[in-house]
Amino acid sequence: MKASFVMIREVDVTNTYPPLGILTIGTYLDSEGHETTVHDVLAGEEDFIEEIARFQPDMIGFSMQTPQYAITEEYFLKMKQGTRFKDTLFCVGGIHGTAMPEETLRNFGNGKLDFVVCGEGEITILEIANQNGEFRNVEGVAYLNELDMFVFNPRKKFVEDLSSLPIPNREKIDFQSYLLPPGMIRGKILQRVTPVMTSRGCPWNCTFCCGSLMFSRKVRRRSVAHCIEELNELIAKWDIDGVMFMDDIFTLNKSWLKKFLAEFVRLPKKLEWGCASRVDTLDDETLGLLKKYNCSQVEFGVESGSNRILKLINKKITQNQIFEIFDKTHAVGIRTGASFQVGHPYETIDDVKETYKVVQRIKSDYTVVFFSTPFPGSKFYDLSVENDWFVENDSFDNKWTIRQSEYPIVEAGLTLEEAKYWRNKIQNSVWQRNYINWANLRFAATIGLFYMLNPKRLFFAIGRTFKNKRLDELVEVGLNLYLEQTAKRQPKQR
Ligand code: B12
Ligand code: SF4
Repeated sequence: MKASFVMIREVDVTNTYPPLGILTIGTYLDSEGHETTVHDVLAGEEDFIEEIARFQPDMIGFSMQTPQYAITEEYFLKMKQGTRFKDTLFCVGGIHGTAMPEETLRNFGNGKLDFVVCGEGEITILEIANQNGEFRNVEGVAYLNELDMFVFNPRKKFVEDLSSLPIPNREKIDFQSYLLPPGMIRGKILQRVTPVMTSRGCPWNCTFCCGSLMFSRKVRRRSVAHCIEELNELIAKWDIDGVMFMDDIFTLNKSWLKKFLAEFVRLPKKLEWGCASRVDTLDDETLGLLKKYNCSQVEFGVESGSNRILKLINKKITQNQIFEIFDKTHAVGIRTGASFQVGHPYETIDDVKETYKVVQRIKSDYTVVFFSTPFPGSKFYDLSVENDWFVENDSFDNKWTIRQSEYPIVEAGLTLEEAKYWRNKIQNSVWQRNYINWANLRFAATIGLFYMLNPKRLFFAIGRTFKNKRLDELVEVGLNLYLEQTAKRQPKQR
């Protein structure tokens, strides 16, 4: 069978992360004797439609998180026009369809999708391909039957052995265009950094998160050898300088970590590396291990500084644990990243003041503050529906933006104005620590130069900074400018 997989992304500074999901399932199908193409599309690009038409696939699958709903739907409708793809099956996979299969089938693209793949894609899509597109009896598939009734075949199997999957073939996309600053190690600008996932699943159950809906709460880990094979390939083929381990909790299993790091340092090139973690999965021994093997940055989802909110969102950490681990991580000489949210359910001004205090106290090297957003599939989403917290009662349009910085989706505790005020206040308070450091000086100077050569953009950035009262606008517009000036692929303006 021939299949094309497509991910549409808005032009944004977080475009440092290749579409690993569709790369993985595309490579998997290839290895099983099918033929696939993977299209990693920036909003505005259209050439890929012609490429897919020439390839003549039997099936086209879109990958979609909630913020990509509106833009993906736009392209889907465009492709459905005319007769070019009249005999092609269309499906959607990824977290949004997994969380809301019936809503997606009924509303996305005027109900013209053939089916939705819920959860991990590999087993499901291979079964469909092996059956030449017959999807109705396959686990993990949802569709509307002839009577317009919703049918869902629940998933029973996950990929038990992740090491049995082939290494994603990054040549299927323009991977070179991802090896650009700012890189995935946030706050530290690097040229050629890329993410790698060594596990799937997270045992915790935070109320704002929907990650476990995709990969379950049971953690499955790739073998050390399989991860090292991928890293060797990334060095040999792409000459990477660094790697960011994007697993939900990279530091969860100490014995695996020890074995992995012992092999990691024997790679043919010394790589800068960082990872994501939780404050309660690090202890002195693990920190010592990270230090010994030259970890440069650990990112923590802190979410709130208030013990009351941490409890309400089921984060299962406390303010004291946060203080202790940030202090210890800095003491051993590892940089920290911290992400917070403002606008949690039932959050009060006192709670958000605690968050402000904690941010100042822990002095993370990089801090990002989001509006708390009820993504479908999370407990927070259900609560928001139940309590009618949505600011506007409308569909998944482009207000669910990738940056969630311009528009809170719900009013769940703080008023909209309070949420905006505190989010900006906290984010602006860390601007200097986030960006002004020696490591980034050359990069900052280059952006400054590009601004001088493009004064219109500078005025645009200053205008946005004042309008949104966010200093980060200066950096984000600057980074986009940098990417436009240096990328082989020029993002198109929409
Ligand atoms: C890495 C990551 C990112 C990366 C890149 C994401 C990307 N474009 O691939 C970056 C840092 C850019 C990012 C940004 C954001 N992310 Co994010 N991210 C993740 C993370 C940690 C891992 C994703 C990943 O690569 N997984 C590995 C691959 C192999 O899995 P996968 O992509 O899910 O693909 C599998 C299946 O989904 C399925 N599949 C996927 N596509 C398709 C298509 C077809 C046709 C089929 C059949 C199957 C299929 O098969 C694949 C293989 O099994 C997840 C958490 C998680 N545990 O999944 C959150 C997660 C996906 N992110 C989330 C969020 C909220 C965001 C942001 C909004 C955060 C923000 N505030 O800016 C932005 C939005 C980005 C956007 N697309 O607009 C939420 C999604 C919520 C939602 N309903 O949309 C998640 C689930 C975390 C959470 N908190 O709940 N993210
Ligand atoms: S936020 Fe992090 S720790 Fe909490 S459930 Fe999601 S992945 Fe797990």
